[in-house]
Amino acid sequence: MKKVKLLFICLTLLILVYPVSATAISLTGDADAARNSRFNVTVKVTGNNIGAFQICVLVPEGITFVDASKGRDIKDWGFSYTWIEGYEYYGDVGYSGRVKIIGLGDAINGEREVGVLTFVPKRAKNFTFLIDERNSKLVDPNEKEIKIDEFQNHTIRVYRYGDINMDDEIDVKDLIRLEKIILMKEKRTVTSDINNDGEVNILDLVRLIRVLIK
Ligand SMILES: [Ca+2]
Ligand SMILES: [Ca+2]
Repeated sequence: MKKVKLLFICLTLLILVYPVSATAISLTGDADAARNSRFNVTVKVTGNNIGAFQICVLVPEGITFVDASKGRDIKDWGFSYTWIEGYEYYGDVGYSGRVKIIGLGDAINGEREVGVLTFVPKRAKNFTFLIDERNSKLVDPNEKEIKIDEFQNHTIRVYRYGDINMDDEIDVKDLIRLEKIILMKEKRTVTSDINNDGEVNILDLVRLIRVLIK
């Protein structure tokens, strides 16, 4: 009986140390951004014994790619950006570019951040970043391809500067909210710094009043 118990404990420990997880490529990042401001999309891989990766992310039309940086604990790394000739359509959404990142890990186990992509949106709407499944691959240290179970895309909502309360309208409610933020009665939102100088103050209030009386 003792042996059975011991075996059970050993098995439980083994499961805890080596969690059985689905192999996945996922995109995460900021949930909201303001027009013309920078935001990040983080690329992660989850799996066992991943030796190298190639991940392509489709960039929605209306977003500009700025830069990419290496994820933590990744040995060797590179990225490139290419325009898609004409737009590529998935449903009714057009994609104008593709960021490709490739790299080597030290046999990645579990979840690992492999890259951070930086973008700037040109207008306000929902943008979905898609993983280009056909051109994304994971291989083990012996170059054997690993089956990917899941692809998780990321959607970011972009707001206009001046839409302080982020309800898609620019009106007197935003003026009241901005005043409260300046008086530090409420937290600032990503759309509060209307003149994009890093501060939320009277200059932003003046800018908002000008927009409202137009
Ligand atoms: Ca508003
Ligand atoms: Ca400002």
